Amino acid sequence: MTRLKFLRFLIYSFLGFLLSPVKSLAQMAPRVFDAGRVTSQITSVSKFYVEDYSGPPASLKENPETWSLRLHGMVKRELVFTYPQLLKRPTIKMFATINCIGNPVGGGAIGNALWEGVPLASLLDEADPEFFADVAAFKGADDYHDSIPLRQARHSSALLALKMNGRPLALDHGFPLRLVVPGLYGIKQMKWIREIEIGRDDREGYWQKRGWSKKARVKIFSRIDHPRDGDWIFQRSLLAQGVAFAGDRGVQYVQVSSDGEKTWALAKLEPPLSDYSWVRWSVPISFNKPGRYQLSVRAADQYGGVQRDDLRDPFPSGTSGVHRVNISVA
Ligand SMILES: Nc1nc2c(c(=O)[nH]1)N[C@H]1C(S)=C(S)[C@@H](COP(=O)(O)O)O[C@H]1N2
Ligand SMILES: [Mo]
Repeated sequence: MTRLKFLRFLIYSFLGFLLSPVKSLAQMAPRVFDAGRVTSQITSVSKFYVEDYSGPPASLKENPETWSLRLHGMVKRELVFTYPQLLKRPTIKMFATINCIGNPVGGGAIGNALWEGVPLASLLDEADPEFFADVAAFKGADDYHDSIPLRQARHSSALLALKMNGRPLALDHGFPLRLVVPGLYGIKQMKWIREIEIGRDDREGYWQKRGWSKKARVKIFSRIDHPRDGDWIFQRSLLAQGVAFAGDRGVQYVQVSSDGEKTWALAKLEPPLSDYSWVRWSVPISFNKPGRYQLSVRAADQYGGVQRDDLRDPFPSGTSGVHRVNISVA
């Protein structure tokens, strides 16, 4: 390194340090793809949003055969698996929606897929955690790290997924192995898992260190996919459509308003593909005169919780803000 380069390095490191709190918040910036106006129930791998802090780890791109999974810590039996060994284990299939805690109101960082993998509980049973252990801490090959309560890890639907929509995971989505655990935001759905450590004390996760939620429980979300903001409508009625999601609590109902949230019409719900999948909703809306209208959508979960529009900022625990689109009826 020349002296000039070294000096530049020092200056940039210092600037980076000063800016790091701002930058790290801004960095929760998922790559999203336009899914069209009729969102398909199953999101294709190529349309499924991608979010990670530094991209797929080089070690997995270059030599995936060196990968292995290690389960250790407060367990009676430490376990190590290679990829072929994991592939031989019994698997289950499960539809589940994953959404990013940083997804803004109406945003596209959400998708639904068929996940197939090894139930985490089956590995935990084999490893036999010690009585006082209560945390499962995960580490990715990119050094991303986060933990969930052992109770949640032992849930029958916590999956170490090997496949997504019937094919081995794409590198972007966590090949060779990722966690899928219903009810929690994407922040906890570790990709490229290399290590699971059973322990007693909580570790601060990568994003938690940067101020984001520790529990990361999914908030109620609903989105209008048709019409879109700014649309001109040349009829006096339309079929509004969209999706709604409430994590592992299930969507109870979806309502749409076209009169500035004075009255709400109940939308029709398509049966979800699983208890952990989003639902697609639709509702006919009519307009008695030309003009500008605002459509709003809100959903409730099976426990009666309704979206709270005062929580519009995704930081630090995810948003439950009401999605609104403005249209002109000619
Ligand atoms: N190893 C690793 N896993 C990770 C992340 C990461 O940066 N590294 N990001 C998390 C976040 S914030 C989200 S929203 C989901 C996104 O999963 P996807 O890219 O498959 O949509 O992955 C999670 N798992
Ligand atoms: Mo995320």
